[in-house]
Amino acid sequence: MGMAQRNLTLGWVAAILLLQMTMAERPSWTLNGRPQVFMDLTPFEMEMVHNFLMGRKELELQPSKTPTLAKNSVYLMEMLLPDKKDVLDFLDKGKRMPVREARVVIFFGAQEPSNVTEFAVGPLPLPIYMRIISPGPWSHPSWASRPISKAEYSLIHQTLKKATEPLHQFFLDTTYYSLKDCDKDCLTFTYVAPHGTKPGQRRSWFILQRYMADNSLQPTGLEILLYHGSTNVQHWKVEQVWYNGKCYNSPEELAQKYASGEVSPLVIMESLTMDTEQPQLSSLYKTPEECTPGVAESHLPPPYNVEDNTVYYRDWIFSFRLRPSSGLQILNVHFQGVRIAYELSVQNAVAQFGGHISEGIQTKYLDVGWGPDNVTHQLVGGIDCPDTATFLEVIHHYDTDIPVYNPQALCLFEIPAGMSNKHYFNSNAEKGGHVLVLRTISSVHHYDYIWDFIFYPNGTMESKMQARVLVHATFYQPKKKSYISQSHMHLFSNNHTHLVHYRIDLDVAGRRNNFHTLKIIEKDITKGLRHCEIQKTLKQTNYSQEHQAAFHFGKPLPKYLLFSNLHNTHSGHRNSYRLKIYSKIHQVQLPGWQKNRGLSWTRYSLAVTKYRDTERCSSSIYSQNNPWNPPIVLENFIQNSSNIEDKDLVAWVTVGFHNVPHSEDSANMTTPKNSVGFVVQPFNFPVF
Ligand SMILES: *[C@@H]1O[C@H](CO)[C@@H](O)[C@H](O)[C@H]1NC(C)=O
Ligand SMILES: *[C@@H]1O[C@H](CO)[C@@H](O)[C@H](O)[C@H]1NC(C)=O
Ligand SMILES: *[C@@H]1O[C@H](CO)[C@@H](O)[C@H](O)[C@H]1NC(C)=O
Ligand SMILES: *[C@@H]1O[C@H](CO)[C@@H](O)[C@H](O)[C@H]1NC(C)=O
Ligand SMILES: *[C@@H]1O[C@H](CO)[C@@H](O)[C@H](O)[C@H]1NC(C)=O
Ligand SMILES: *[C@@H]1O[C@H](CO)[C@@H](O)[C@H](O)[C@H]1NC(C)=O
Ligand SMILES: CC(=O)N[C@H]1CO[C@H](CO)[C@@H](O)[C@@H]1O
Repeated sequence: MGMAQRNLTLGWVAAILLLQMTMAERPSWTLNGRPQVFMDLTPFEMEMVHNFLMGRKELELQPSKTPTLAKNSVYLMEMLLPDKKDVLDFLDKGKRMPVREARVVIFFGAQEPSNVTEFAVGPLPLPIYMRIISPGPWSHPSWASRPISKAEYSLIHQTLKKATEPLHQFFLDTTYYSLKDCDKDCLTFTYVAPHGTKPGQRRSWFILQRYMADNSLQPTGLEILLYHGSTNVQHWKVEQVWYNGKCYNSPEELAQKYASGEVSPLVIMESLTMDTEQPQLSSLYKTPEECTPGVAESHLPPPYNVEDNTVYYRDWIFSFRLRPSSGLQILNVHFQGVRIAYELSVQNAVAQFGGHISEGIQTKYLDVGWGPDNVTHQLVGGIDCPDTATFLEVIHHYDTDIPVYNPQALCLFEIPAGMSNKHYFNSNAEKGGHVLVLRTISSVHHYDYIWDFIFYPNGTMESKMQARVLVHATFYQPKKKSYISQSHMHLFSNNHTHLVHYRIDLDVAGRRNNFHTLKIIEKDITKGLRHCEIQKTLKQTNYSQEHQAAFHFGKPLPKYLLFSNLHNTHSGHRNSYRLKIYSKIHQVQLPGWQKNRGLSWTRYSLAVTKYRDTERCSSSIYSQNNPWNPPIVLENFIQNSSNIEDKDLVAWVTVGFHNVPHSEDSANMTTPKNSVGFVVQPFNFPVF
């Protein structure tokens, strides 16, 4: 046997041994496919649910792509997680497996009044029933708050194209681009959100932009307000046109005034984005060292196993899900056989743009509720994730009639411990040790959000968000200089604030935990001494009520935020986990938008609440278009201020950063300094 061949054989033996070892070490709850309780719907289940619903003639369902809004159709289908108690009883006590159900969102547009209703459909895989569920315990979503479907987008585009026909010559003269008979030199519309300024409205501003060869967009100075609230497209109407600082009642009026010389046009001569220096819309401009850390090390086999949606990595076991309705969710996290957390998840991300003009001022993009194409971004090996990463596909049923496969939606990779932290949190690179990273990227308009969950060898877990952004540009208006900074001639960028909300359902060595904090107190004990002497002591505060444990933005957080298990004590120490929050914002300067009930999570940097099955999310797909009165409102979770001593606790965490664009940013900002998140780490955890 040649040398090379023998090495190969040994390699195989080692791999098999390793595999057997990991199998043998697995706790019993992981056997017989039980972690599948956290698995998203399979394509087969989706088809079965779809067939079941189509078979219910009274629903009068039509395909989602039928080009009308006056129809009933399925908008979204995803796995409905069973109640926590049932899941834990099943995993830990060997009780019956909870019934598998799908959550289905149906738009009933064919009826008067139209509504949007959510159903639980089960049991899977062969459903026989459906029952109405409500996304939040307080109210049903309104029809006007539903997300915009692909069918609606396409109707909007047709309507705008038709409505702006009188402006054809104007477009050609001022931009050299048009909407009609164009090929590369086409104008395009970008919409802003929310779609209205009060509940029930569905009228949106659309920014007319030049679509450049490199995928970037250049505003032309024209914005159009369209009413699209009716299910009958004939009733839609352009309500206002804004051009270069002036308002017009209709495209016809602008065209007429232009023809008669009453409009001072801004001619965009220079082809700003045609040259190669220009940024790209997607995220493909990271520096190589940021993208491919640790590629030098290649493992055979990789040090982790992925089975369905459960990851086995050294001392860690966890499941994951990329929910189309919100984002990445990590479930049932175990370290060295001890459950640390039931869930860690991304709830929402919001970008608030400053500025004065029509579209700039009201823009509040939420990361959820944009539609299927924006939830997942196909990750590129060597750019978004190391080449050696494991890429994972997710399958969604979102604004579609069949399951849609999103290849490379997630990636999983191991890197040396220091790498992941180096750029972001300024902590010292650890000696030795590796960490596992699970990553996904979502793209909304001008920016990509990179979401990472990181698992350290010592029981520490981190969640981090970085934004890679194309600056949101509104048209240059000299008098608005205080809000926007110049980034090109005619192209101004609004400064903006990004906030992210997380749900952290820690179960430190059991469901019942306490929340307490430690503060460092400096005591002057100079009295009687010659020299000045300051003594540092730790002051412990116990929290017994939800309202005490709700920390408003702007109020400094105690240094140590601790979740402890009172029952599992080891040599006098309680098992505790410490929560560290990394935010670049400690004060939200825009009180206006915190008033919105749907954004009430932005009022608290941290809120600790008692677990309730009805409080699984802080946002929904309806928050974007109805931030005023959505079905889910975080503020309500703490309204009654329950007792939180020795209870199942959930921490709601808000982090964020400001971005004030500089002209040097040109049209991009892809900076590690824009990264925020949280860390949970063992604190007096003698088990490990
Ligand atoms: C919406 O309409 C459907 C079908 O007519 C009906 O079954 C459902 O109860 C309505 N939902 C709400 C929340 O009113
Ligand atoms: C969502 O994705 C679609 C299709 O890629 C795109 O046209 C649209 O602009 C995206 N929306 C946002 C808000 O990014
Ligand atoms: C924009 O910048 C101004 C001045 O720095 C600041 O007052 C304002 O809050 C910022 N707006 C946003 C949305 O960050
Ligand atoms: C907080 O709770 C711990 C454990 O229950 C107890 O030992 C301690 O005395 C309490 N501290 C205060 C300030 O109430
Ligand atoms: C608060 O408690 C009252 C009375 O028990 C109840 O009616 C109400 O629904 C509760 N509110 C919330 C937000 O849980
Ligand atoms: C675990 O590792 C992280 C990152 O390497 C480090 O910041 C932290 O202090 C460590 N935690 C403990 C409890 O040792
Ligand atoms: C056009 C432009 O300014 N591109 C910049 C985008 O950001 C990266 C990273 O900071 C820079 O290297 C590019 O020059």
